[in-house]
Parts: sequence; C-alpha cells; structure tokens
Amino acid sequence: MTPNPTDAVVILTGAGISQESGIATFREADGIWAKVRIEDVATPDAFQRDPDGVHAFYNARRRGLAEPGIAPNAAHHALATLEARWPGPVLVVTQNIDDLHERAGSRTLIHMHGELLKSRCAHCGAVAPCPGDLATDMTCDACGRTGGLRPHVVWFGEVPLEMERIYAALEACALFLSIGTSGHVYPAAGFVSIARTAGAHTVELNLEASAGATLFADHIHGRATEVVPAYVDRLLQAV
Ligand code: BJW
Repeated sequence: MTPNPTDAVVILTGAGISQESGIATFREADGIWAKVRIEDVATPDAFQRDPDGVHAFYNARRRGLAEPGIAPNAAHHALATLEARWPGPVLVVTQNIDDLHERAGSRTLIHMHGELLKSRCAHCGAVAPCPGDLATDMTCDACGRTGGLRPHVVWFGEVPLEMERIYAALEACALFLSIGTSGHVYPAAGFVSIARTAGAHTVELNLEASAGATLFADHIHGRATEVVPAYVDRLLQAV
C-alpha cells in the first residue's frame, strides 16, 4: 500500500527502538523486568512504600541516559527525517521515557509514559526539568513543600499523558506504524485497533511478532536500525 504524501501518519514507538542505542527493553530475557519486580518500582504503591528504592531505580536509569555512549540511532533519525520531509502531519507517540527522539530532531512528539528528565510534585503537580538525582528530602521549587518530588513517569494504574490528543490523532490518521513494542501494555497496545477502525493502513516494525501482531495489516520484522530507515526511505520516495 502506497500512502498519499498528504496523509496523516501516527507512529507509536516502544523500548525496541532505543535498544540499539544501549537502553534496556522491559520484557525480553535480559530486560528490566527480569531484574526488578514491577510491584517494587513501577506502581504508586511502590513509591508510597519505598520512595528511596524507587528513586534509586530511576536515578540509576537517569544517570545511564547521560552516559557519553548513549545517542539516538538510525531509527530515531529516520523518524525525524520523515517528520521534516513528509508533507502531511507526522506525530510520534512514544512509550519511552528517554529523550532520544528529541535528540534525533523529532518535534511533534508525545511522551505518553512521561519523561525521565523531568520531575513532578505530588503536592502541587508542577513538572520541572530534572537532570540529576531525585531524593525524598528535596523541596519543590513551585510550592516549597518537601517530600513530594517523584519522577515524571506513568506507573501501572496511572493514566497515560495527553490521551485526548493521541486518540484524536489516531482517529484522523491514514497510516499507523508501531515500532519496537511488545504490545503487552494498554492503552498503547489498543492504538492499532483505533487506527484500523478509522480506516488507517497499519504496519508493525518489530524484531519479532508482537502480542497484537494479528491486528496489523503489514509486518516487517528485523532490527529497528535496519527496517525503520528502509521503510522511511520507501515512504519518502512518494514525496
Ligand atoms: C526490537 C529491538 C530492536 C527489541 N529493533 N525491535 C489487568 C490488571 C491490571 C491492569 C491492567 C490489566 N489489563 C490492563 C491493565 C492496564 C495496564 C496494563 O496494560 N497492564 C498490562 C501489563 C496487563 N496499563 C496501565 O496501567 C496504564 N494505565 C492505564 O491503563 O490507565 C487507564 C486509562 C487509560 C487510558 C485512558 C484513561 C485511563 C499505564 C501503563 C504504564 C506503563 N509504564 C511503564 C513504565 C514507565 C516508566 C519506566 O520506564 O519505568 O512503561 S511499564 C513499561 O512497559 C514501560 C513501557 O513504556 C511499557 C511498554 O513496553 P514496550 O515498550 O513494549 O517494551 P517491551 O520490552 O515490552 O518490548 C520491546 C519490544 O521491542 C519487543 O517486542 C522486542 O522484540 C522488540 N525489540 N529489540 C526492533 N533492536
């Protein structure tokens, strides 16, 4: 299927797109959830029970993101090129909390599961840049209260960010791409059904068939740094 260059494109990305940049995925054999339990670090209850432990988990990942070897890869760059050169609207919705899409040059981007480099105050809701470690004794610059600062990420049981904007884009898109996500976590795993119902062509680009693979019209299996630039090149030939 060859899309029309004025078509709206929505792209969902997951941990697989950043794997070749050196950032761990979640559900693979060597993934994050093989080393720590979701219940210990990625729920509001975990933060209430053990804020120091949750801070330590995210502080380590934040420091990892700042390491000199961590950089966007060819797949992140290809999506930024698509946004720059595709005549129609292009929206990247990422589940990732890293900043590799921004570093590659993507501008129309939603971090539906939040951002590691921001904090949020549980008291007043203020979101602020957070380049360094968070700790329980820190004070919020906005409200002056102590003990409420948490990573600006979406844990299980919390509502993902900017859902109205995402649903509107899915309902208006003609092409939906899902890149590097296992399809195990909702609501992101349901986006393909919404796009398909809206009449979009749906394509999965992933290392292997995801949990929701049968919902997609097309499947391209391989490493993101190989399949994404090749697919974007094909799309841009139509421009
Ligand atoms: C490559 C590759 C390469 C590798 N190239 N590919 C039953 C009970 C309780 C709750 C629920 C339930 N059923 C549904 C729920 C809801 C729940 C949920 O989905 N649970 C399921 C586990 C069952 N969801 C929620 O709670 C969400 N909130 C919610 O639903 O609110 C209600 C609501 C919604 C909408 C409107 C109104 C109300 C919140 C989910 C929050 C998820 N948070 C996390 C942590 C974020 C912070 C952090 O990073 O620590 O988000 S969990 C984790 O999973 C992270 C990821 O973004 C997310 C998805 O993971 P992803 O990206 O798919 O990674 P992997 O590792 O799973 O897959 C990687 C893929 O890449 C694999 O397929 C590889 O093959 C591939 N790959 N290398 C290409 N080089």
